[in-house]
Amino acid sequence: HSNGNSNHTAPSLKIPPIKFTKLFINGNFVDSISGKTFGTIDPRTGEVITKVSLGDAEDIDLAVKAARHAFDHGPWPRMSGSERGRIMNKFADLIEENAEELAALDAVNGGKLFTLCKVIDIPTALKTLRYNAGAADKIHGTVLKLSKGLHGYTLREPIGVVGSIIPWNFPTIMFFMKTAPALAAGCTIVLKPAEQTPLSALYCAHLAKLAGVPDGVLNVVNGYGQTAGAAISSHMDIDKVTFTGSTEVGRKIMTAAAASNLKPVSLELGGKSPLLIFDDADIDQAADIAFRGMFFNKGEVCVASSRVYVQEGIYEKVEKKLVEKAKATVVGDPFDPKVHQGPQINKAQFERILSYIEHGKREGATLLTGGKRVGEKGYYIEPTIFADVKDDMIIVKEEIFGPVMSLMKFKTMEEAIKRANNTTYGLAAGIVTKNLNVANTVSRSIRAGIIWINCYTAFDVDCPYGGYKMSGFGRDYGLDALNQYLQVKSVVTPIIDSPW
Ligand code: TXE
Repeated sequence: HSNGNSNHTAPSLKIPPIKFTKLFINGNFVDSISGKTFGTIDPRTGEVITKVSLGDAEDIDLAVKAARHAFDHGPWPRMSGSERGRIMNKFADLIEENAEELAALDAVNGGKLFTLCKVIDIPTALKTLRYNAGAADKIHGTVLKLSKGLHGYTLREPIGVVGSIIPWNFPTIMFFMKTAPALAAGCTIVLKPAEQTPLSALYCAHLAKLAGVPDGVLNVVNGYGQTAGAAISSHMDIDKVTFTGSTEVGRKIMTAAAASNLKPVSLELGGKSPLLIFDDADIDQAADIAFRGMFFNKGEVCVASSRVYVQEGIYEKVEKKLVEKAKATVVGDPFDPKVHQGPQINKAQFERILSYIEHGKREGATLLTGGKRVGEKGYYIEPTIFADVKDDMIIVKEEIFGPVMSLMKFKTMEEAIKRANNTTYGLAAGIVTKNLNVANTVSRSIRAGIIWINCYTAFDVDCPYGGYKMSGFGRDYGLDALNQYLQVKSVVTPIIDSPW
């Protein structure tokens, strides 16, 4: 007990039934070729929930062969868009029917709040699937009016076999963020979930089969990044890679893609997103936006508002509210409805976050609240807020990916814009103000892929998002995402009697 936080990781630890633990290749659950397994961890305790098949390069290869065959010879890319859409909607119905179970898998495997998985994660995944199901029969090219007596048109064709490598912070959301547009486009997929959260992806693969997604179209291979993940990025028969994760690994994936078959990549990488609160803001609303922007999903959010700049006129008031909110946060078992914040994903992230906190203290930032682990078991960390943070401190430059906020004061809009842009990242930014001119100027001046005005983390499946700068490139969600899985072919023919 500290900071008023109470930890509820007591004996009644709920673990949902685990039905699927093997690799899903060519429509079947199979053991890995090596027969190896790995233990997947419950972050509430650090203990193994169950053993899952451990895939490696040879399993990826098998899955790619299945996906290749399904793409080159199978019905999926050849059926009409409306037929694909119908199967995808059936898939969505099954996700809806099994929402509770899927939510429980993400909660137990990812330390995520069960109630939020039910109202945010699974419904968002569902919407992504339905959005793309609806787009599947609206994919078409354009007629070209060419200048040289030629008639032309474009076809938008599926790009082929897609390799998807996803992280652990939103397992089901990420699964559908990457697979739904690829399925709509008529692609086939080999997906590697994060090794921390394999369970919901396998469950979804099972539901895909029930819905009628043909064998080989959607394959799920669990395994580690350096082995199974690397095998995807360097595979000669994968036509595109889509990745969400760290900037460091994004660079490796792009290098491997270039060194193998030059497959295009889209990368959604880290962030260090600024939130700018102006003097005219409503204090309660601003504190609420800043707090949720940072501490939602225990700070394990790529767009987290980890750099909060408050204009000097209201700084003290906002700071006070934020500290109150942090102290009122209940940290504990994510299945307990009273709990606001669950455990961090694993030991490595837990230790990494605590070491950033130590860094912050050593560098001379003022620890306003938090800073310690909660309890002795599991990976719980208090919501932590630093003030007096200088622009060159490590805690404000590097992505911490945990519940740690840096608070800073600014005087003018110009200064705030400059400091907000003083980062190698460019994923998201937020502005809290009632002044339309300020909102418009700042949103056009910050180099980031999404700007939230008087809100934060306001995602929707039809709103594209992705990075500027070292936060990557390519867009998830919306039609921009769908277009990443299509390529344009131009078809040209002379008009009769033309000189060609
Ligand atoms: O990420 P990794 P980690 C950031 C965040 C976090 C840090 C480290 O700052 O603290 O990354 O987290 C696979 N070839 N984000 O280590 O390693 C890996 O198996 C191919 C931001 O968990 O990037 C997993 O499936 N694949 C982020 C996926 O990459 C490889 C979400 C992501 O893991 C690979 C997660 C390799 N060589 C972490 N190495 C966001 N943008 O939301 C690893 N992988």
